[in-house]
Amino acid sequence: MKGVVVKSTGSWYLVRDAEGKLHPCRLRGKFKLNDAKVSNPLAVGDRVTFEREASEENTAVISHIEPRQNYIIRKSTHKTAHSHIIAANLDQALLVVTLVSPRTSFGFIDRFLVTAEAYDIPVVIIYNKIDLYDLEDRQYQQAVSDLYSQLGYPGISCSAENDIGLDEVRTIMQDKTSLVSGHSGVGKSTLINKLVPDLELRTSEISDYSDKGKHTTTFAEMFEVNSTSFIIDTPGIKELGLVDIAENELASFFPEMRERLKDCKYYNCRHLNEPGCAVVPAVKAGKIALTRYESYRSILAEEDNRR
Ligand SMILES: Nc1nc2c(ncn2[C@@H]2O[C@H](COP(=O)(O)OP(=O)(O)OP(=O)(O)O)[C@@H](O)[C@H]2O)c(=O)[nH]1
Ligand SMILES: [Mg+2]
Ligand SMILES: [Zn+2]
Repeated sequence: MKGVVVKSTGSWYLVRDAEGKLHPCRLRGKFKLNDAKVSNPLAVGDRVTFEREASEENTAVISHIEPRQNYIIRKSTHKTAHSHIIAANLDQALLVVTLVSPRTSFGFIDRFLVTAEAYDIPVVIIYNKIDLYDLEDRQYQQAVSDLYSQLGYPGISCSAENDIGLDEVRTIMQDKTSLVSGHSGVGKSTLINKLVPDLELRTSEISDYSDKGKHTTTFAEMFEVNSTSFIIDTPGIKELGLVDIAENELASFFPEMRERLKDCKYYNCRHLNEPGCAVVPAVKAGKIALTRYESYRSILAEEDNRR
C-alpha cells in the first residue's frame, strides 16, 4: 500500500493511505539512511510504501521511501554534524512571526527564507498576535510586512486568538500542503486549531519572565483541513542552521541581491568590500534593506566559522 507519513516520533510513524485511513507503522529493521548527515531517515510528508505485518494486529512496516520533491531542514542542536528534516514534499511554508511575546528577529526570518529559497519553497509570513500591538507596533509591522512582500514573501496579519485574518490564511492554504514553522510560543498550534475542524492541539501559556515559549508541540504532525489541503504543525525552532549552502551561492538566495549579482565586477565577489561590487552601493542607497544585508553578512560569517 502507499501512503504519506503524517506523524513521526522517531520510533514509530503514522501513515495515511489514499482513503484517509491511518496506519501505525515502523521502519523495516536497519533502514539505510541515504544521507549520513541527516538524523531522521523519515519525515512528515514523506511518501512511502508499506505492508501489513501478518503476525501483528494493527501494525505495518514501511519498505520504501519515494525521493523527496523538497524539504525543510534544521541543524540539530549542539553543533553536531547532523541535521534534522522537519518535513518533506511541501507546497509552501507559513512562517509565523510575532513582534512581541516572543519577538522574532530579522536574523531568524532571513535564515528561514534563505533555507526555503534553497529548496524552492514559497513562503508566506504570518504576523500573528496583532491584537497585542499598539499603534506604534502596527506601523512597525506594516513596514516589516512591506519590506518582505516587495521581496516576494507575502504577509498576512492575524490574531489566531481573536479570529482576525483567518479567512485569508484559509484561502492561501487551499489545495496545498503547508508547513507551519516559527519560534516556540508564536501561536502555531493555536492557529492550526482554528483552521482544522475538530482539532484540539495542546497550546500553552508563555511564561511571563522568560518569554521564550515552552516547546509545547514536540513532534511534527500533518492534519487534514479538507480533502485537498493539509497543514503541518511543528515544534518551535530556536535557531535555524543552514545546511549545505556554498558560499558563492548564498547571495543568490536573497532575491534583492540575486538581481544585482551580474553587475558585480568579480564573479566571486563576496559583497563585503570588493571593488566594483554592485550590492554594497545598493545597501548604502537604501535599495537593499540594512537588516537583510546584515543577515547576509552574519550567515556568511557563520558559514566561514563552520569551515
Ligand atoms: N494575544 C494572543 N495570544 C496568542 C495568539 N495566538 C496564540 N496566542 C497565545 O500564545 C501562546 C502560545 O501559543 P501556541 O499555539 O502554544 O504556540 P506554538 O507556536 O504552537 O508553540 P510551540 O508548540 O511551543 O512551538 C498561547 O498562550 C496562546 O494562547 C494571538 O493571536 N494573540
Ligand atoms: Mg505548538
Ligand atoms: Zn558584490
